[in-house]
Amino acid sequence: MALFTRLISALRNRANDSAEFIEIEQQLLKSDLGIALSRQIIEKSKAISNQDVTTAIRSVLAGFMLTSNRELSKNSAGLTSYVIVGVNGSGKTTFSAKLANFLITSKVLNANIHMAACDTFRAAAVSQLKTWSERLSLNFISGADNADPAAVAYSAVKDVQSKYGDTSNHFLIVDTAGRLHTNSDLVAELEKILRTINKLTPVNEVLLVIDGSTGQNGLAQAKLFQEKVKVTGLVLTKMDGQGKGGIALAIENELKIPIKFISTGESATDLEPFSVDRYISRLLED
Ligand SMILES: Nc1nc2c(ncn2[C@@H]2O[C@H](COP(=O)(O)OP(=O)(O)OP(=O)(O)O)[C@@H](O)[C@H]2O)c(=O)[nH]1
Ligand SMILES: [Mg+2]
Repeated sequence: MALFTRLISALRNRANDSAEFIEIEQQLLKSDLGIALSRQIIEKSKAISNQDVTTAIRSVLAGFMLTSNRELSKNSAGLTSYVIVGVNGSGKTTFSAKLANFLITSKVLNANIHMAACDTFRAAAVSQLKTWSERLSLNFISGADNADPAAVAYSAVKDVQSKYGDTSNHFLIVDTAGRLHTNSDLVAELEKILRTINKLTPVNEVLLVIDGSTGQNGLAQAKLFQEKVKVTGLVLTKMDGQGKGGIALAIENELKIPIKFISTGESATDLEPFSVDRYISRLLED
């Protein structure tokens, strides 16, 4: 990505050329790091005294990320539920499918996945999730057109709990309609979905899906969203084919919520658990 190549070489050469540092800052800004963070990175980097500049920058960057656990939490005593939220078109439905695929193929043994179509506004949204569920052989649960999304979530949980005795290896992924934090009806509806599920089984994660290609805009939206709904993890989508790698650093530093996944394409396997080490290595690559 070569984002930090120039900074590393300026520091190695012990350049004290302020024009050079201003240009480097501009470059970081263009990479979606935001003004304050770009400046802080440069200031902290200038203070590096270590001979091994790359290692020192690596720890400067890591210092802006959280050290919290990025694994999904799970209900050991019964049905685990994950609710997927975010603005329109951010990639929620596609991520729901990717998450299901991730759980099936990851170390959770014999994971049974149930998909709840709680975006009941658009028939197309329901059929999109249905198609994914068929493709991945997942149990698909939906309600009538325009049904109350909380009612669909309720019957989904009830369905699974009544069909299976031990649900400790069962996961319910709840896809929701895109909404802006400014639409109070929709925010209230989301709160209702969460409350309803919580009465029957814990909501183990509320995952906020953010379109990473929208840069600082996506960050601003996520910030406002998070003030309304208690989000437990972030998912950055559309990170494929965009050279602006700084957004993950900026988002996590600002929201203080762990990024749990990065999505890099439209197919079910284009998902990776977020790793700070791997991410920073990519930022430092030539
Ligand atoms: N390139 C790329 N495209 C993606 C990625 N994730 C999702 N998409 C595409 O983005 C578009 C929107 O994705 P959806 O999953 O329908 O988004 P959504 O948030 O469910 O949208 P609404 O339900 O309308 O709010 C689709 O065309 C997806 O194929 C990604 O990581 N990379
Ligand atoms: Mg959708």
